[in-house]
Amino acid sequence: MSITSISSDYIDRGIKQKFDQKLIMVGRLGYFSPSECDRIVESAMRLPQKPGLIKGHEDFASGDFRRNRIAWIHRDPEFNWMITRLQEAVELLNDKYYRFDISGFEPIQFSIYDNIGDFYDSHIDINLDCDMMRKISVIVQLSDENDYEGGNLEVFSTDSEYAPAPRQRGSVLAFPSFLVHRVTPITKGKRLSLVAWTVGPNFK
Ligand SMILES: O=C(O)CCC(=O)C(=O)O
Repeated sequence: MSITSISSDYIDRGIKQKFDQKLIMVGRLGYFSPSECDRIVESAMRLPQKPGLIKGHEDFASGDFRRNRIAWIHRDPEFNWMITRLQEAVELLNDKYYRFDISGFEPIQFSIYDNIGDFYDSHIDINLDCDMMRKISVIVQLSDENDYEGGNLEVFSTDSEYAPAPRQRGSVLAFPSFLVHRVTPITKGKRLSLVAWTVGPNFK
């Protein structure tokens, strides 16, 4: 049996499994209410913004691999409620599904895709120059799904193709940081998201 047909067998099983059984991505749909999303966006839009760059490749021409703007959210009285709730959700998801050894969270990234063509090409979130190993990447869909077209968060799946993540506003979506993922180009409107990472000791 050739390698190709072995991997096809595996791919077929993947297709028949349900979203949360594959463990490619798990999440809580609509975890933050629309008014909570509004509150997060209102506070986050006041933070200093800069172009999204690639860690370790900050000299990459902006736009070759990623084009959007970001701001960093740290623990502070304005954001503590959101950070606490987000961390609770991620810890529950980790306990239930991945059971990775996690010891903390990095600062949260607020991402803005508001120009036609803004995107983030295929990448993984594990970097050699991070202080601790990133374990789980977490996305919060802050925009109403009807407010933008394109701008899909997609994770490379067992079906040998990219699986689009749910777009429902307020959803918290989590996947292992070593999985390849991307955000497809925005073709209309504006997409806002939060990106968080749990960290912990290296995988063994
Ligand atoms: O903005 C998003 O939804 C995902 C961003 C992303 O993949 C990342 O920052 O690693």
